[in-house]
Amino acid sequence: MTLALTLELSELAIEISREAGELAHTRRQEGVRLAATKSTLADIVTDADREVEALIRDRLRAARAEDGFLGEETGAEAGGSGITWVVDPIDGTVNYAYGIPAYNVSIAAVRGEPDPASWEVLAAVVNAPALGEIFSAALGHGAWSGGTRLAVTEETPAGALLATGFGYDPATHEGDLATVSRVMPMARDVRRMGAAALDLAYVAAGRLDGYFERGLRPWDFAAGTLLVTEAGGAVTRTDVDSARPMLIAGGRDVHARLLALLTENR
Ligand code: LIP
Repeated sequence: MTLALTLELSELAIEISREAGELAHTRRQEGVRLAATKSTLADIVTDADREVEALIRDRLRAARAEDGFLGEETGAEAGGSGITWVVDPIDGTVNYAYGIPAYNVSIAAVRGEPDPASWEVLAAVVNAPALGEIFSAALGHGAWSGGTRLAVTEETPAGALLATGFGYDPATHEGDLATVSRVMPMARDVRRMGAAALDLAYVAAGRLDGYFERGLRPWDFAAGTLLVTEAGGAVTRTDVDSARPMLIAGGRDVHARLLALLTENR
């Protein structure tokens, strides 16, 4: 895989995310309409999610017709190039619906089967239009935001600033809260921002020391994981054969401590 190709994919993702982010932002200002609920009543999709995904899919098809596609709202379409685009048109949909600016357009190009167990993420963008920030990465070329190279944090004696999230299914909340209590001994505090891709971008940017969450879908984390690794951090998925695999990300020390705490038997 050449550096030129990963850069080209990353530039395309950034360009498309700008248009997609503007569309999401405009639709938000016009007022959000709930289109449907998905796995549970709390798991929503808006008209804007669908419209933004359609725009991204059209632009990718026009630029790279041979590539595959895997999107949160419209599912999978196989390609012939060995590269698949993994897209969350609006990550943080509940924030979006409530008017909280922590939502983003997340686009990743992956090589291999479009399965996080084996794929290699080549290029990534997380564009948060209401925050005016774009985080991007190309494999082997670092992670960037507005001309600044991103770097994860080193562990400090004050404890780690961690983020997490909770599943949409109320039946999972008790277990997720038990997980939070497991990591509290190493935390200085915990954030729940409501957008997994942004949590990962913040780990890459050194605004969080670590992040963990169960039950994420591939489009929630495809782009964010490359941001973290290209910023010098580590990412691991555990319990991959369970219904709700755990994603753990952070600077190397914090990641190792999270991994130890979250995988030890009790
Ligand atoms: C959501 C995440 C959120 C997480 C939810 C869900 P959506 O993505 O980013 O932080 O806790 O489980 O995956 O549904 O807004 O694209």
